[in-house]
Amino acid sequence: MTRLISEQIRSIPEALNYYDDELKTKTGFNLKEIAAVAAGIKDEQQLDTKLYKVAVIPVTAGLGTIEGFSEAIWAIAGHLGFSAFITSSSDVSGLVEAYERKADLALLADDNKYVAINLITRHVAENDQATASGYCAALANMAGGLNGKEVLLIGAGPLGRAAARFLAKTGAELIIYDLDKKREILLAETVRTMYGVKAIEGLALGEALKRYPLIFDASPGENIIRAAMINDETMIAAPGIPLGLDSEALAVASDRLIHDPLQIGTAVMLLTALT
Ligand code: 2YG
Repeated sequence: MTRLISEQIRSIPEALNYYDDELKTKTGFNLKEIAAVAAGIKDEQQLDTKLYKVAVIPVTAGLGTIEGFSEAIWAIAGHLGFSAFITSSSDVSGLVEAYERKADLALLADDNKYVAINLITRHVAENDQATASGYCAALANMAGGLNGKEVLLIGAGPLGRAAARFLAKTGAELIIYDLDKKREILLAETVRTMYGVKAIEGLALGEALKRYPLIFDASPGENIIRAAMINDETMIAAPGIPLGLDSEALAVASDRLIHDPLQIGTAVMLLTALT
């Protein structure tokens, strides 16, 4: 599980409107619309999010709180229209406060899990699944649908495995790459047998990047995607942290790249936990 650092998230609150405009330009959808698609909500207009209270609960367990983490996810909840507050206490006292203030949803993370919990229905939405489905929806919107198209999936860890499921559901054919060849082969097998779509593995990354312009980078690999391997056709959904593109590749593909440390995953978690 990647642990974010404060530098990656502390500017999220003030940059959210700009971030959302960019997302709309790239995918045709704003953050709430993408989250609604990923959460399977037909008309997100019906969703009167301001009626719902979200308690963000800081958690000091393990390596402790990350400066700016609560504020970032509080801002994302507010951006989606929720009545959100950060509990004045952390941990168990924060959970008590969430109930005392009649929160509908609790948003909290330790070093192993980041979840949205519906305190009424007990529905739990987890970050990996939510991030995978949100980024899959974003790539599908950018590419004008993925049915019958080939998508290169980099990373067969928890995020990549969740993404494989959602990508398969769009009808995409998958090319699976992971540094760990056992994981790569296992995921390709799973995709073929469980999800019933074509999946190939065994290609070198540079080769695969040159051949397949639709990319889902779920890996924590840094500078693995270089300018020589991509072109104007390339579209990348990159939930993996840190970003896999190096600075030249970023210059080539930045307006066809979806990448953020928390926004899409948090938005999908909240709407998924709500429904
Ligand atoms: O409450 C706090 O401030 C801390 N207990 C939060 C710790 C979060 C640790 N997890 C991560 O940093 C990431 N797994 C969060 C999700 C990243 C999604 N790309």
